[in-house]
Amino acid sequence: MPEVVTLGETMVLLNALNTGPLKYVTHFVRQIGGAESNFAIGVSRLGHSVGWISRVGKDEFGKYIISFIRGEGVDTSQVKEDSDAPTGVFFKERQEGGESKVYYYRKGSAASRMVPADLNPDYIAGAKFLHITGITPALSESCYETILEAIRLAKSRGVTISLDPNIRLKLWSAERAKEVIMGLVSQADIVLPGLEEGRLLVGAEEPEEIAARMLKTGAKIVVIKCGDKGAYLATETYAEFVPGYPVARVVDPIGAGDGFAAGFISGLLKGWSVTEAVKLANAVGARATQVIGDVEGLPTMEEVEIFLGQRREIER
Ligand code: KDG
Repeated sequence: MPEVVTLGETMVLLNALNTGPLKYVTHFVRQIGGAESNFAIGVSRLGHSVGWISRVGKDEFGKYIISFIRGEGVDTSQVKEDSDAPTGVFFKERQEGGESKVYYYRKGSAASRMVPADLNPDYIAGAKFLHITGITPALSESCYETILEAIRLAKSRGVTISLDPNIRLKLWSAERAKEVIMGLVSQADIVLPGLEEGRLLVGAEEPEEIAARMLKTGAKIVVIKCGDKGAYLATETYAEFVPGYPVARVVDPIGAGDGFAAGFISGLLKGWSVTEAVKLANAVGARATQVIGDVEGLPTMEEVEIFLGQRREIER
């Protein structure tokens, strides 16, 4: 059984090869994207066993997604092919300066039809960590129920739950996102929001206050991502700001947060302190922004060490 389990939708990503408004873009690279499988690929590259639970359409894109993710060493034994709905698709528009916008074609997708019965209780119980995001409950009522069931199974078997709020306002209103995700925050052990997400969720401005309010709901560790500046880490007894690794040029920032989560969980699995785990998370997040695509820039441990100057790379 994998040490880490996650569940959520993965889509085919058509990523613009040139910057500017999508209506003028004629060339795209076909890739994949999905916050949870991005996370799973990140965890796998850092050397851990990880499984991804989902549904894809019984179509060519579904086959592509499964073979890509399996090829990255992630266990896909719990992924169902649904013959009644297609695999979701999204497009990425890229702007000069590194900002991106996404356009989803995912309504009624196979993954949005996940149900609690898709979950194998023993598969979740065998893991050390269950990683969930705020995207899945936004997909449909049955996906929301599936997330609640995954939480229930994990809690009943002592599996640590990590949550990345991943608020997607293209999928639901801010009010509904806040209500549902704060419910998840209160059940999670580890919460990994971006600073803006934290502000929206708890209505406070500063990382210290956001973390304090999340800890009050029951979370044991809160790490607030502050982009390349670093991350604010807080537990019930300890808090500090862990500086990040600014990069000269961001090529594609989408997926960096998933890389951050993968780095953090990897650090904990290695038995490192929470501070060391956040340093690894910062490094993985920074590396993820350097390549076009959600997962293509996610590093191995060796690449992290080279990035941090702890190992020399022989180039030729
Ligand atoms: O975190 C990156 C994700 O946003 C991207 O892969 C697509 O899962 C996705 C989503 O729902 O936005």
